[in-house]
Amino acid sequence: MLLQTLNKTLKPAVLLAALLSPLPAFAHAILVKSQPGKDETISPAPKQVDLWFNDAVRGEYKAVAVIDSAGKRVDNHDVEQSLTDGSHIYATVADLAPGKYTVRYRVVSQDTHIVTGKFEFTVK
Ligand SMILES: [Cu+2]
Repeated sequence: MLLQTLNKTLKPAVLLAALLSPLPAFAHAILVKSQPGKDETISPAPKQVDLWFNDAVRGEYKAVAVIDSAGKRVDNHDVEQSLTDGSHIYATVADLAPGKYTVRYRVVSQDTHIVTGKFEFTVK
């Protein structure tokens, strides 16, 4: 049905090009790596939290918050995006006592979708 409609409105060559065209150039961001890693137990305490996505993210509205087990925010509200790697954002943290921490993040993908997520790590 869709193809029939397209056939009526598009020249065959255009239709073929549309069907064969590669995936959209602007990707949806997915967190692929972090430091500390998800569910990792580390010692000594990290000085910053780094996140890497599968593709460069947009500069606006990026956020990283690190929260301790009592719900207190322990990052320094200084999220930055790497100048040389747009897929990499990071924020520094206060001196972290042993315990469990939650990292919450929000970025805007190249495809303009907002991507949020969280993971935990433990300082031993
Ligand atoms: Cu998307």
